[in-house]
Amino acid sequence: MERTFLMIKPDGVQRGLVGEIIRRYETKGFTLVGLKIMTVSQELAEKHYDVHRDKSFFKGLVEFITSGPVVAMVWEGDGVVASARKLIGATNPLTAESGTIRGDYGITIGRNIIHGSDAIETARTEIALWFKDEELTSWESSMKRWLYE
Ligand code: D4T
Repeated sequence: MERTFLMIKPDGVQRGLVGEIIRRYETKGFTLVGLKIMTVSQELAEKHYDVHRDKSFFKGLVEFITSGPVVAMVWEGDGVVASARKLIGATNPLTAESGTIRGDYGITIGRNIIHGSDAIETARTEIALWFKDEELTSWESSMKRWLYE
């Protein structure tokens, strides 16, 4: 089944939003298969944001991501990559719709609370970058028959 990588950034952790964010994905019906709190190394941060290496915000972004603990997660479910991004909202919290995580809790683009993989292929790469196979647990929710027809 489809999986995505989500990472609650240092601002989300410091602001006590971890439980609220997990609640949103749990109540949507997705299945949590990987979860850890960790401090991100410079090397991991640079690899994760490699596509932005030439952007003006790259240095600040890497400094921010390495500045405090993050919560890394893998969620599973039909269409989870696109749906998780929808629940996150637009990159800039000021333009993100109300009801989305960034729309409800954020103000500025450099403190936008959570990252979510932008495509199925990106999700595969990011899950492999952040998690070892043995850190992921495949399990079937007993609610599955009430979530899928
Ligand atoms: P992430 O990757 O964190 O889920 O965010 P998005 O997918 O929504 O947005 P992105 O890749 O364009 O940006 C990555 C990351 O960089 C920060 N950022 C972005 C920033 O600090 N200043 C900027 O001008 C932009 C465009 C926010 C998210």
